Amino acid sequence: MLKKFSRRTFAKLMGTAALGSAAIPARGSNSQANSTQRDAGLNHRSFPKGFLWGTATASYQVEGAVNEDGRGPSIWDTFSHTPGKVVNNATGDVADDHYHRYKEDVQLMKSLGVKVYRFSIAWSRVFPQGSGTPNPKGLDFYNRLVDELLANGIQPFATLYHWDLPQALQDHGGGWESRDTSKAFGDYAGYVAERLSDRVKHFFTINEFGAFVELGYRIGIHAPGLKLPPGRFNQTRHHAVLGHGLAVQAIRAKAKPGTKVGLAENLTICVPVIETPPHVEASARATRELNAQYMTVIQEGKYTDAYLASAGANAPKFTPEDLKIISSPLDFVGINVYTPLYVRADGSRLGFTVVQHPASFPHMASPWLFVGPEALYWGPRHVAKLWGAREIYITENGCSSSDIPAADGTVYDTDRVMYLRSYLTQLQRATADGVPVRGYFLWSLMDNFEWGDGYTNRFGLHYVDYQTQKRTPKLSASFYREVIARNAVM
Ligand code: GBH
Repeated sequence: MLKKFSRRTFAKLMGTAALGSAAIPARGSNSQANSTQRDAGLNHRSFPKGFLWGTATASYQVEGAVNEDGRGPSIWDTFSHTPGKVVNNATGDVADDHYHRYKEDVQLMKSLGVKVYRFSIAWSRVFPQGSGTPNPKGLDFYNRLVDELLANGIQPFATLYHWDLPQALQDHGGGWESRDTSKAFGDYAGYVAERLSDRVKHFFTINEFGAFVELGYRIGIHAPGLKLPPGRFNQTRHHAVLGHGLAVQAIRAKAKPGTKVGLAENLTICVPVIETPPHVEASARATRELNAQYMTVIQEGKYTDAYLASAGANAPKFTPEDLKIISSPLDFVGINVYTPLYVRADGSRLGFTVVQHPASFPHMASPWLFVGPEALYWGPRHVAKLWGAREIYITENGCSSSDIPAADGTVYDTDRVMYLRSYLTQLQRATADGVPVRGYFLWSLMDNFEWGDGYTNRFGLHYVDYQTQKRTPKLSASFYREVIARNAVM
């Protein structure tokens, strides 16, 4: 098959730059195909020029310093300090001590060669009570971090909400159960954007509606640990997307021209069981329907009929004006991609059925993290096709591994390398098919506080010894460095 293509045609198909003979390495070649990223006869799969490689973290998972410089308590302080809520009763009191070690951590990124870094801002550092009087010392930490990143050639991408709601807002009105929280979030977002947008050009409003609302307010295994009945719960969902929309509007109103805004959602990614037109079509419908309460209403400005019908009397109460705010146009769409949901076409009213994972389906250290690399193809592709997104970021992808340092101190996390290689191959396939993915943020820069799992599940490229706070690059860090250097997966 390959032999039928001329070198030029093949290069075009692969999306590589035009290949002058100078670009072809002198090493022995036994294939007609060539790429500028050839090593030892291996053809690597190149990403588009200028693709933004990065890593990601979140405030409560890495910062520690929970009582410093006027930070107010968040619902995660309260939750993690409630016995029995987090494995081993772990808390984020110290976490990675990133608040004090951020300069060292920026050097870790620099040594990986990342171009971009996604971090989150702790709302209760900036507004200790959630609203009202701001705390300039809290924002100063992010000023220092942003300056340090830029001084090292790394572009900051800031998330405004990664689950650490100010406790004061939970105490008054029940947090996201209340419209006041949506409003307070908008005000906080505008305040931060006004002050950081001279240097931060990309803001994400909210990280993963589909996680913090469901786990925090319905299932009760994340802060604030509630199990609301359906009516109140659906209203909480509505307030979360409303808060997102108000934040988009506030950022547009207050930020410097050229500031871009989007979100970082853990879209439920439906993958066709077999890549034939009927299953592909079913997976697209399913992706739209199973994200009805979050991404779909944000993109389309309306809840799907099926969602409203199934919620019945428990459907959220909203006005047409709410829907307009929620669907305020975005500059880009961020999706966190971990695991697929397999779907098949059927003759039912909605046209799809979810196929459960068989018991033997492989997963990473976290039992929920099933290995389905095609999620990184279908996720962005569905977003582009369903909603016409023209700028997409993979705002998180990565995995937990059992990570035990070897005698030489290195963690040889071959399973994480396997996971990343497999997923990135599918991401490359998406970019080669013209899906407009502009960047990828690997979760995570370093091991950190993994919410309800405490410190038992490690997602980092760097191993953290929590006794000494020493960071050690794992094998996967070396792998990622090579990917970034070549702009290709190999
Ligand atoms: C992301 O969530 C988060 O944004 C990030 O903070 C986190 O560290 C990272 O992924 C790794 O987990 O306990 O079995 O009910 C990913 C989506 C949704 C996955 C909640 C885990 C809980 C499964 N998460 N889910 S379970």
